[in-house]
Amino acid sequence: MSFFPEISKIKYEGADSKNPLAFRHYNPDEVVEGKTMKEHLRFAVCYWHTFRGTGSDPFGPGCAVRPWEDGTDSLEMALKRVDVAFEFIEKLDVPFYCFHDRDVSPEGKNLAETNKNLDAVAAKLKAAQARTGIKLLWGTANLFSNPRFVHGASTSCNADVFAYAGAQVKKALEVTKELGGENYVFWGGREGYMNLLNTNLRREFDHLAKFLHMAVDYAKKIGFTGQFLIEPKPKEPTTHQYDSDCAACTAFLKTYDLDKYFKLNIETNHATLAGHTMYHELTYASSYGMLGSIDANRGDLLLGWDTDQFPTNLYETAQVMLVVLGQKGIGSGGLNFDAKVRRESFEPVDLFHAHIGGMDAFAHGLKIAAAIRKDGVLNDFVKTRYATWDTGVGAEIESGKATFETLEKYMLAKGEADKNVSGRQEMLENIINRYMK
Ligand code: XUL
Ligand code: CO
Repeated sequence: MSFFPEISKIKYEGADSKNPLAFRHYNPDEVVEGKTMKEHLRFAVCYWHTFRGTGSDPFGPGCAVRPWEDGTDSLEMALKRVDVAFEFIEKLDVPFYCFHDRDVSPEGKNLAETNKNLDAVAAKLKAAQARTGIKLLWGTANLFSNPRFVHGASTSCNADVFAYAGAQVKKALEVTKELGGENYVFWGGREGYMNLLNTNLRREFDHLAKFLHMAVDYAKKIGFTGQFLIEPKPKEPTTHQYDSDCAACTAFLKTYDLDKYFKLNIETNHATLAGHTMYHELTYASSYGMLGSIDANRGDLLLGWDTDQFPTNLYETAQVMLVVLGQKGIGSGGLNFDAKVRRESFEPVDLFHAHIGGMDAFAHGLKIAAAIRKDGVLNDFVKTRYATWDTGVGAEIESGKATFETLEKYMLAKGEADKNVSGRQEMLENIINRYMK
């Protein structure tokens, strides 16, 4: 039985194609800088928005038309949804998917029953993966929807809630391992605070670190070798999220001796909510060897919340791919579309349009980034800009030979610093525009 009977497998038709259900840039086998597009981009479909999103918002219930849904959150429906998901992902020619435990299977009346439900769905996911060749990019646990997590999970004031979350992540790690997941993600969920008047901030950070160390220990114990990732987000749902941006996450991981086990899963809309650009967040993380994976979406810069829209902006996708190519690839990570169709786009075909657009925007961005790199003009400019550090006093400072005394001696003899050179920002922006085609 088919859930998308009018849609056949989406194919690459080239940049001139007018077919809205075809790729114009994503040509999986096309080689760019020595690797295929498929290998560079490692696209993933996310289960939560794409198969559980209903289009509900604070002003009304969902209105998405999903003919396969029976309106229940039953195990039976969860099992049927696996078929829907894999038909969709196969038709889109996407190699990976991602999920939270609670997206794929319903809660039972207690933890044991909840775990049993997850086992039943995981067995079906495993069979679907084997049948289609689609792989799990990452798994994660939903530690934020159930009312028990009202004060957070590992940072809750209630120790029993920490214990529940630990048991839940233990299971999610086992399932992720069983399904061959290449990464495991921790997004803070409700790990943060609404008001300092009732919060012991230091104690909550210590608990979060303890939780992550337990995850590291358990992964070692069961032989889960996937990459651990933390997903920074600055606000929403709490006023102050503990994992607010890449710099805060890196400082936290280093403070608690976790940095060797974790990298970051960086999301565009979270970067912009943090008051940064995605380019900044990726560059920061990549510079410190912390860029592990990407949640590919975009926000609406006129709105202050996480709109999770599909990426379409070529400047942004080209910047993302410049950073990814610059660090020689995304490794075991990928580009996960943590994005949802607008409430007004309520038909199943809109899910295809959304993903096709996102995939094409990144494939196009990849080609643009590769062309910019081939030209070398940006790299050359930056190299020349810092040339004073390659010899003389600059090299002495970088190598640790210089002290304030030697700098004083040098400058007293010289009298004044050499002249500065223009940053040429506008010229560089004009150069980038040459490639935007
Ligand atoms: C929330 C968010 C999550 C994580 C996984 O803003 O991005 O969906 O990606 O928990
Ligand atoms: Co995300």
